Amino acid sequence: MKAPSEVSTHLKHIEAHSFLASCRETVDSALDKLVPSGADQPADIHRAIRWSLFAGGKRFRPALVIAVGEAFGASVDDLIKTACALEMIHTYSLVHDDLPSMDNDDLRRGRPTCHVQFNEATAILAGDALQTLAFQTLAEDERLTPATRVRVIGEVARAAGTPRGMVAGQAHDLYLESREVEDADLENIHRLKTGALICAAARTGAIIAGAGEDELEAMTSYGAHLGLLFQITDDLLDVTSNAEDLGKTPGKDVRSGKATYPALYGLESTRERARDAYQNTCSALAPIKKPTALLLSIAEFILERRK
Ligand code: GRG
Repeated sequence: MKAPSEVSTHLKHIEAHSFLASCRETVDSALDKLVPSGADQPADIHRAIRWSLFAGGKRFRPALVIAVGEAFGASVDDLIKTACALEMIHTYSLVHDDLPSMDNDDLRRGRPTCHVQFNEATAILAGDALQTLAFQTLAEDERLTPATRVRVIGEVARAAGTPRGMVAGQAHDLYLESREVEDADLENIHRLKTGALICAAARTGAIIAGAGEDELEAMTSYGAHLGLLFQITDDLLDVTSNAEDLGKTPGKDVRSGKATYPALYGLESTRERARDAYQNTCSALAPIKKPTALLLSIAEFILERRK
């Protein structure tokens, strides 16, 4: 029989797990309406976009927009387009990250990468189009006031770009490949490459819900720590998991001389850092006077995730 603490941990996982599963359906159906159909001309680019977008991603970033937004009182209808826009940006980043000039990978989300299935030029255009469609989606979100739309567009652009966003993180990461990496470099790369978009998901959910400045500050801290936790667990899974569970090539970071936590500190110390990041994520919620059980459960789900 399981000890009570194990049982409650298991139940909390189910909470995040079923929330993520239901968000996945909602987000997939909204994305389907926002993205041109595979029959629209030029068909190849639309088929390539759909190939990568509907390949079975976890939809973690959109789910976070919805979880945070709902915790602060927003409706899914108010949150869904921002949630979809973040997934479009995320998918564009994966398509471009897999290109021969970047990570040169042939497996993503359990299927051949976009440039392998189509060709390199089409994959570049698919990524470009996903990025512009994300901003079009935000600009045309009539559920939000013009002021909120502009604010959300600024948040997403900053988190996706440079010098404080995903493009900056990717650039640092490429530059430091096979070079000596220090603790601070690694955390900076992780915070920018993966953390910035995850933090933007938490922030935009809170902004759409009209959270106050103190609440927004707390959600920024929650999102930043959760983003770091997500990337540390991604580093761990790269070493400990397999292609079937991951849907991408495991062991890739090590082979390409990538800066990762296990490479720098070993597995045990990396697990310890993941637990620290998890504790910090939970502590960030302490000042929030809204229902946070789901946000705690999501943090635990990321700590324990297997894919
Ligand atoms: C090309 C500008 C540009 C940036 C690429 C996101 C990224 C930056 C690179 C991807 C490399 C990578 C595997 C980073 C680890 C964290 C991460 C983003 C993992 C994939 O996200 P998941 O696990 O994937 O949410 P799914 O498929 O579930 O959406």
